[in-house]
Amino acid sequence: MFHLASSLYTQYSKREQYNILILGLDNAGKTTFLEHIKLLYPSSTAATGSAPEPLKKSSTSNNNGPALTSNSTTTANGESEELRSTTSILKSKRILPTVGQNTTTVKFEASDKHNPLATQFRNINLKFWDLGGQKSLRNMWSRYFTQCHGIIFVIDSTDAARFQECYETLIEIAHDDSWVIGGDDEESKISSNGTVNVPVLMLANKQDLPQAVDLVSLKTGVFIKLVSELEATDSKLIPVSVLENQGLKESLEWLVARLIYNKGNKRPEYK
Ligand SMILES: Nc1nc2c(ncn2[C@@H]2O[C@H](COP(=O)(O)OP(=O)(O)OP(=O)(O)O)[C@@H](O)[C@H]2O)c(=O)[nH]1
Ligand SMILES: [Mg+2]
Repeated sequence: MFHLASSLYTQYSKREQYNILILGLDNAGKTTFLEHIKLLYPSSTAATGSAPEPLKKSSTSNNNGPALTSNSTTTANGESEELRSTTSILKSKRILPTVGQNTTTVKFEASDKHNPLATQFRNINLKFWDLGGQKSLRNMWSRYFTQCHGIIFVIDSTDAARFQECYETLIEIAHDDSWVIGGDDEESKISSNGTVNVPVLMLANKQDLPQAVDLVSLKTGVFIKLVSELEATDSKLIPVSVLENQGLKESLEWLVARLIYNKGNKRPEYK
């Protein structure tokens, strides 16, 4: 009885936190994605309703130099002004290749309060880990798998020469030995089948550039194999420009809906 009461108390008084890993080859746009998220969502430690939400800075630890600051506000132009200002802030910042990790925790909220899922999106924190994508750093990624609830895999859509490497990297992630539910016993190993057991969001990034390969061509190229290999995995490929804020909120809403759906397999943390 005490157990039940305490678990109910936890569920209603605390926020659910989902841990999200941002992976992908070097130069794909992972850190740029995270920097934009920090401009679009309030920090998990900020008091509700204090600063202009879209440009409030998030709690962060990173290895990429000074944090962003901004005194821009949303004006009568609304969304377009927000869009312009966050993009121009990012363009003025020098983002260096990541060597360690960048972490940020934000309060998630639905972009459209009338979205039927908006009530489910309440009281959710998202903790992001952005890891370095250089080849020599990729063997560190699997250390984070057991703690993560979802993966964002960023693809540079302008770098067709490395699509095959993206494919191989993602397949390696999907079949990593760490994807075992519950740990050491044989039964749980069989049930997870050694395959990724969290949602995978693939972002076809840099769609603002003329040389970017579009979604249709991506899906008919090397990524078609990927989609069939990830058949049992909750996955989606979405075209975006993380620099220009194209498709960012929609992508995150897809992922959060899938994290909630997968809650039975991978319980959130309560903070
Ligand atoms: N045009 C355009 N450039 C982008 C976009 N996203 C990222 N970039 C650029 O791509 C380069 C690499 O971006 P990063 O965010 O540092 O890439 P990363 O994936 O974190 O790279 P590593 O830290 O080395 O793994 C930077 O020059 C960014 O400005 C985008 O959507 N459009
Ligand atoms: Mg980086």
